[in-house]
Amino acid sequence: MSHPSLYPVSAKAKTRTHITDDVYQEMYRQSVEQPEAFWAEQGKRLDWITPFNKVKDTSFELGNVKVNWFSDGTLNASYNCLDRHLAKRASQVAFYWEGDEPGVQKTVTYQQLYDQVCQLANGMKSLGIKKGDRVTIYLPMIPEAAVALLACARIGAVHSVVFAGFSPDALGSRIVDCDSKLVITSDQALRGNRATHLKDNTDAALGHLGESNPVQNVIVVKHVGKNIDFHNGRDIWYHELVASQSKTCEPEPMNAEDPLFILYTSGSTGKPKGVLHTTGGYLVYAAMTHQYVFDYHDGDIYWCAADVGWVTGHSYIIYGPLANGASSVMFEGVPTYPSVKRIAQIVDKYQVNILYTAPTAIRALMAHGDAPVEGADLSSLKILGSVGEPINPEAWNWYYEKVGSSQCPIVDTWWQTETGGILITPLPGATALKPGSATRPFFGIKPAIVDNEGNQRDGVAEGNLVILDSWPGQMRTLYGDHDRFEQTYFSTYAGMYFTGDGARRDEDGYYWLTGRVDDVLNISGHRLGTAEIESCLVAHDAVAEAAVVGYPHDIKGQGIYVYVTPRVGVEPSDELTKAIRAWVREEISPIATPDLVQWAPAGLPKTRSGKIMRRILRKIAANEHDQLGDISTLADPSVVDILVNNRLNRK
Ligand code: 6R9
Repeated sequence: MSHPSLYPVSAKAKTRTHITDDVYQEMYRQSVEQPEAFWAEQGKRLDWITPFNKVKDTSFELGNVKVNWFSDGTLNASYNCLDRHLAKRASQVAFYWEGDEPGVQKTVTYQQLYDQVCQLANGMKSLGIKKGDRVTIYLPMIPEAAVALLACARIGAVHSVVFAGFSPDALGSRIVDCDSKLVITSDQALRGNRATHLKDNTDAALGHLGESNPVQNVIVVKHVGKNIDFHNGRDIWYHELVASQSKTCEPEPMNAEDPLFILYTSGSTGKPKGVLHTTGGYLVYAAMTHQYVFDYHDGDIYWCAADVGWVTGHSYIIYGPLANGASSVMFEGVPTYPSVKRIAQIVDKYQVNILYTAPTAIRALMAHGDAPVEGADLSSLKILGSVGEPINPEAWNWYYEKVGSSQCPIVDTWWQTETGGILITPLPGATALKPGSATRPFFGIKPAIVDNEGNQRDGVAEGNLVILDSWPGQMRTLYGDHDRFEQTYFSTYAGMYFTGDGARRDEDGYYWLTGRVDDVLNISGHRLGTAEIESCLVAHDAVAEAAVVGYPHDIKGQGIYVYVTPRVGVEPSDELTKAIRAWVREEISPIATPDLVQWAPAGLPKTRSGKIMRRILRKIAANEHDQLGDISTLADPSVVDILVNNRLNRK
């Protein structure tokens, strides 16, 4: 069946929208021509303790990079997400929580969320946590996760959420990097009826740190109810800590540029990067994008099916929706448990109007044909969203037709941990859609395409995606390493923020993201650095050298293809392959588990200066070994033939 390549804005979307195309054009023009005036107006969507007079103070000049917004204003993020809504919304549901197991559910109203946040904030204070301290949060998708983030924001502590799928070592290195005094975790987590032992992992992480362990207390949510080891003096049950605490806690006045959170993400070199976001600009940007991109209206039921461990959870489960007084679904489980109908069942159960999920989830469901939507009504849906990786037109069409009944615009939202919020996206009532394109820039965003020398290319063009000027949601620095921040994002192309992504701009000015141009993989929408996996592999006793590349994968977008050279005397075997996969899974995370492990006893293709030629390894992994290009610069071209002959991805 052939599908249209352009979907005009529907009449229905036009009638309900905040922003029609004319309004978009006019607002966009103002936002880039008069950013000060534009953002001064947008800043008013928050309640300020001290109103700001300064708006924008930014520079992308290497050696002097600075990103300051609203910098003489003070405010509190939790106040903006809670207190200011209570007069009108005390009994409105903030979260419809749906547990892993169908039938396990809970609602949390704005009043209840406020009470719980104040109690935990007071509990943290009683443990000595104060403004500026770092707190690591390692929790499943349960209401306490929202409470924990907001309680930190309330007292000015800086939260660092570590995804509950990460291993003890990944947790430990993130705790040390930002010197956290406190960890908030739970006994276990449940996803798809599989338990993750979060408290055991926390104990292991802290145990491995030994002398360098900065953590004084661990707050433990009793969630699954399983027995855990308790370290007296260090560990405290969440319910015991909060029970005696007052339900009021004055919000700490924060400068707009005081840190709100750190979130670690993968880069092209080894160590994870602690992306730092501050309070005022981030919250303005999260709230504004949430309202316009999802065309959010009072009374809508909104569901972002991401995890709070990723930036999407921060901006579009917690801060954006709550700043707008939204009612959200929060889901603990996975789309395929207990069956592939789960997403559709949750949409019908809560009459969800706006659904925001990832291409990998859509592809996983699509693989089951119509089964995921059979018997479902889904007529409550008005808008669908996609995030995390390029959505291939096939998945786009399935989502549009089967989930959205060809009635709902899809907003394909391009952004990054570093950008704090959505930068390139359709607006439902303004933008004609092209499947596979993230379409046009959001207000205030000036994207450009440059060639490898940094020359801007006008009109129809393909190359590296950069952003030319700052926006309020932009990251401020890498925690503790401003130099690395400047080098990573501002040294490649002078005066520009480099995204690490490639893009094409078409004749209508629409952007098509073509994937990472650096050594970062995107596995099911999760970012992983190849260097991170490689250093894990070479830490295994059997491995002398390793190279990791991505290859096209039907469900995950990219799969992980690993080449390993065994140490002398080590005989590769199926057993050993299994052990290698388990090793990476344990050391980093199940997400990082190699899909294909090719042994390379004869070695890897290298230049004469000893650099592994990943370009060649990528081609072999993609089963495109007939397009290897020039291999004459290799020190030993014969290793290529051996690798091609033993390749694992044969279609
Ligand atoms: C929000 C988030 C960022 C990287 C980014 C890009 C890819 C995200 C995308 C997309 C094409 C989209 N990406 N959304 N690519 N179309 N709609 O995912 O943040 O985890 O930091 O990943 O994800 O490659 O650079 P993060």
